[in-house]
Amino acid sequence: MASSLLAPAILFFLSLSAEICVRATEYTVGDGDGWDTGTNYLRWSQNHNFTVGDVLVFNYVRVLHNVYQVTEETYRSCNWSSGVIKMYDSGSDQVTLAEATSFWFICAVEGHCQGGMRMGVKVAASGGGAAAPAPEERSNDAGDAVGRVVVRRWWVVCWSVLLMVWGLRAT
Ligand SMILES: [Cu+2]
Repeated sequence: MASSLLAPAILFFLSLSAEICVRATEYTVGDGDGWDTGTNYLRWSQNHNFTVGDVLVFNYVRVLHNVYQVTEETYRSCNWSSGVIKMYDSGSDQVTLAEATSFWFICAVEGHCQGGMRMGVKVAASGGGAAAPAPEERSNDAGDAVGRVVVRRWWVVCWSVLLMVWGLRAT
């Protein structure tokens, strides 16, 4: 009976370790330019593929700038009187992209968002990679991506249980 449980157990732990082994990457926003006026962040974000667990680092001079994580609507309007999800102002802010969805950032210093200090990043569920969303592109597919991860995990769990039951019946 012990051997009949071996295959599903191995499958289960393989799937578990696969999730754990996915390495997070740290990205410095704007690379050497940091988070500042005069950098094209749309271009920067399009040059990278972001995956769940990756970390964005915003480097800037405190007081001169800040980082607001906002809704897509606020990103587009640059009106941060509403739609602010999180505020950062340490000058070296680390933001973990914890979900397969689109993240929107602006600098909430008068004129900076309109001047181009805003960025959207699209985060992929796994190593497949996804480009940054274009300014006019809608992000309807974000929910789908999250759904797919859940489905994949359930698929592995279901198969493990099925194999275990089958293994017990065989003895
Ligand atoms: Cu700024």
